Amino acid sequence: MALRTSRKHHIMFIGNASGSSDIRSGVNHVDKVREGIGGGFGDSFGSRGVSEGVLERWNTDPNTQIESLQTIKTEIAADTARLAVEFETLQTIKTEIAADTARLAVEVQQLSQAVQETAQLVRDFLPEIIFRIPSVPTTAFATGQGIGDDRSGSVEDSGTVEDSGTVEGQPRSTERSEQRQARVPHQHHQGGDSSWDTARANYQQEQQQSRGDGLFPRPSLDMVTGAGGDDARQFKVPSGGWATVSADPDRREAVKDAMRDSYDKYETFAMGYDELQPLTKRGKNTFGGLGATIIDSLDTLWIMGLSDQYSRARNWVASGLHFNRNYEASVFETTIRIVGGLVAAYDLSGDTMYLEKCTDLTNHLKPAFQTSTGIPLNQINLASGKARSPRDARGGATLAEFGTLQMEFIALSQRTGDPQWQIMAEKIVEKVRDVKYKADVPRGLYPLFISPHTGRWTSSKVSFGAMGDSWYEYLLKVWVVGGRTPAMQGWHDEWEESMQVMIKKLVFDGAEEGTMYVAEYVNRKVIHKMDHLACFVGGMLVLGAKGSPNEQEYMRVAAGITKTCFHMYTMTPTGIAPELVNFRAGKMYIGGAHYNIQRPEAIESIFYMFRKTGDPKYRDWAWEIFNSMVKQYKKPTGWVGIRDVRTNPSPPDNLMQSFFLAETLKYLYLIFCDSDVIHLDEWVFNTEAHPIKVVIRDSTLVGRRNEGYN
Ligand code: DMJ
Repeated sequence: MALRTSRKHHIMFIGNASGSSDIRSGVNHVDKVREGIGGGFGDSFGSRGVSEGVLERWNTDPNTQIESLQTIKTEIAADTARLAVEFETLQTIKTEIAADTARLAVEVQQLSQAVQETAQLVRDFLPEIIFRIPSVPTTAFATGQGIGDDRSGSVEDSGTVEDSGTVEGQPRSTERSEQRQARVPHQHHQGGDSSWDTARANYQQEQQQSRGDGLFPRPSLDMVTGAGGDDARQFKVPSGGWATVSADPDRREAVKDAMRDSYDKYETFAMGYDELQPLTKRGKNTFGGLGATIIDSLDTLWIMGLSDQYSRARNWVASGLHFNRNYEASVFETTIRIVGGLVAAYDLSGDTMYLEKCTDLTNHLKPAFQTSTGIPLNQINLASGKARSPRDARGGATLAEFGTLQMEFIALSQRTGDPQWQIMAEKIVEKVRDVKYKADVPRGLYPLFISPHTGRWTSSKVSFGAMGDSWYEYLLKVWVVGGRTPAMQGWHDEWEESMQVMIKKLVFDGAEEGTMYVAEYVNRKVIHKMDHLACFVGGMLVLGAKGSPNEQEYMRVAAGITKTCFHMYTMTPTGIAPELVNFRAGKMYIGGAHYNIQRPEAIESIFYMFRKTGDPKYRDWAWEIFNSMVKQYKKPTGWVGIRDVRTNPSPPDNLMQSFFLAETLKYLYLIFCDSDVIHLDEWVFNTEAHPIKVVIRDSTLVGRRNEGYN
């Protein structure tokens, strides 16, 4: 190209090109040309002393010119190629440096987080370090006074408080207190600030209390045995028509062992963090650093009669849990795990400390609800109160997030006598109900996203899996936990309508006899895909069947969905279900997500089917799944999920989900208990399997709509 332009211009151009290439390659074409023609380019290059003859030949002999230029061209081509290689090498180096920089930045961030968390832990535990550890010999941890043995047998071993193994005089496991002492160095407190004063005051109060009765709080068995309690016992609550079954003690104990082992690994490697990363033996803060595994485990430990563990967990909540956390927490996750866990712990134990913590927490969540519609933003910094919508909701609020806090908030209002929580939660449902028919989805179902600012729907996708599921669950459960009274019928109407449309539009028969699945609806099309999450639908239909004019239909669909969900496990070589499945002509295929993160929904539906029918096949299904879980999840340092259910053995992930202890193990355990343990006329599980007591209600903001739904 350059050769075709004027000679002078071209020579100038070559000169420049050579000059710059010289920097990298040390090649100077001008010099080469000069050598080649026995001199140089005269004034063009400012050279001196070039022989006249040579210059003349250059100026007049076209062959010489062409030859020289050819040489230049060849060399330039060679240099260009070399430079391209060098450039590529530099690019690679640049990319590697960028990657190293990013890696280092992450490490620095992790280190600084670890430093912050350690500092926080030190702050959290200093009161204990200073006040409790030296006192260990006088407390239950060290003396065994009043503390239950964690191998004391479960609630239904004995049926009485006296021989439950949680009373004084039982041999006590000292392992934990030794571990604590080994981990915590002796420190001196300088004192002076108000948190210290509070800590000291709390400690002194606790000491006094413990001198009073000599006990740490621990499971009191009469609160979890016997069908129905309070309202249910007085037959004020309509019966759910549950079967009466007795325990299968061997299998029940095997599940209890799994819980003991999981919680033990959490305490050993990640105490105080949200979740345990078993393979790296570290804690991870996934939910705002609120000790989610501890709080998610409280009621499971209680129900299983793991008294030592429960006592330690309870004391951590009392002294280590606070909410001035500079973390972005999810309002939904915080509500279902922490608020739900604390309310359930209160309902089981009667320990008012849980309610105080819970109210403190909801006060921290409150700014998220300050939108023009009352529909909360889902992300909040607990310390600053700054709230925003999560990125994946495209600026909207997510159905299953703003629709899954009503049980917990209503329960808190009932137990504290402060109506504000109930009003905040019910207002959301009222708002959504106002616009439900404006959605571009089958009438009676709800899209996944809405703008919390305008109250307009921003999506036309319907799912009973991710992001939609527990909205429908809570329409039903608020009715059930309110005693299924006429006053609460508005909730039930909403749920019934949704179920009718779901069954008509989105429930299909599977190819295999008796199986059914729930599809999704995206932009006016049915998508034959089902998340593992949607397996909860089976259990929900069982819970809502009694008292519905559609009882038989609901039970038939519940049985079909539960069977499909069981087959999601048996269809894979690992015996573990994938995150989602697809259907073609009713035949089930493993879908795009091949991993499994210890989710509970299939077991949850099996639990409800068993409690309703008493059919032993459901216990067998649960046992088969449990055994696959033991094989695939259990590691020496904790229980993990798996990355690929199609490969046996599968590569593990590195997280023990807090819902594994809150839900999966709890439902499994209850399947093998007798049916009076957490009787379903007395308790309703929130979406994280925290049992909340039925309390009869005679009013709600979500009343019946007289105009009907046509
Ligand atoms: C749990 O946190 C709850 O069950 C929630 O409703 C859905 N996701 C997980 C379990 O899969």
